[in-house]
Amino acid sequence: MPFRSRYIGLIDKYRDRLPVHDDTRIISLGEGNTPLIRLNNIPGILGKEVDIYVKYEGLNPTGSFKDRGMCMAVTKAVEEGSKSIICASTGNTSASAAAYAARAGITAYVLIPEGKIAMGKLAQAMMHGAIVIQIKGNFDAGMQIVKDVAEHAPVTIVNSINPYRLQGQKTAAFEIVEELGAAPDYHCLPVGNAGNITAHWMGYREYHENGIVNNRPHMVGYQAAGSAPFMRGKMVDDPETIATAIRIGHPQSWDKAWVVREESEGWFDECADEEILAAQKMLTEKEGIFCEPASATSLAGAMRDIKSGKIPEGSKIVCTLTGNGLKDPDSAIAQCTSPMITVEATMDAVKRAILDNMD
Ligand code: AN7
Repeated sequence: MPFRSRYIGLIDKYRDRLPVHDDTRIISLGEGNTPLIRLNNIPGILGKEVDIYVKYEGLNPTGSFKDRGMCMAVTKAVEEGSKSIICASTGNTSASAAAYAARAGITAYVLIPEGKIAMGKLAQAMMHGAIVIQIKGNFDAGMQIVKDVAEHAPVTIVNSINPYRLQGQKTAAFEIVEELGAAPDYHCLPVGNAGNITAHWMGYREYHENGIVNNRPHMVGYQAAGSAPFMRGKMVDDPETIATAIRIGHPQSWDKAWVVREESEGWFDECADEEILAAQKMLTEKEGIFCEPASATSLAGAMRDIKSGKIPEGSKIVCTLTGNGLKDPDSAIAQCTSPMITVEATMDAVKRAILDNMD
């Protein structure tokens, strides 16, 4: 029968480019292979001739790009005999760690900032059976504690300081090159710890050095204005933003990300919370794609730089949408200003509601 072989995850697909052996037990949930969607309506709204694609990483198994790195980190942790993993997280890493630990049959300990993670992510970590430790402090404080604890307890850190995380995450760049037949001119990402922008650059570099592609993108990292250490040029001690996923003031891949900017001739910039939410709303309303606030930072920044001409017309741009909009229903509902319509359960009442709301 002419069936294509079943897609069983990125480690299987890219095993020649990842640090696994033939007999490695692969811990996978079918991550990767996410859609690269061309925006049909937003370029026209901007009034610019550009090709914008979004890489919808929110369609990974736990709803964020973290799964690309987590499958590698957990696969290697299990290979090395580890029985437990630990991370600090603004939410998505904890959801992913919890799921892959469940899959592997090991324990996940996750440290989260009390009251500052989106509801969907908390639900995931709890449902998958992780030991959830809320701390009265932010992500950066949690990250420091995790590093200290791991020196004294038999736990494997699965934050992006674990090198296997970036190895897994570089595969997103491979997928983009394979679909477009080349690297884009610009690749825009939201930046928190800066692991993902670093991983993407590793992927683009690898395909370029291996002669698979002969161009490389400018890497552009956007931060939330209240949590923008790359714009301040130094660590930020009290990061704040509605985009809780990137509420990070002490990025773990600080040095690597500056190298990425340098080598790719890219840049960093910041977006106000209102700009981030407006981009999220525009994407949902005008293109039918729902991402979480942090993810919309890539599009918010790209739209601004397209409008100003910093990203010139004729460019091919990829924006990574790092996480699914369903992760954070509270911030979504809070920003929908038009009230829901409630009427009697009659044909007349519904008809009136429809006619009253026709364009
Ligand atoms: C949706 O979950 O750091 O720059 O602990 O969840 O690689 O850190 C999340 C980060 C962007 C930033 N978008 O990526 C965590 C965590 C979303 C995210 C980022 C995160 P990096």
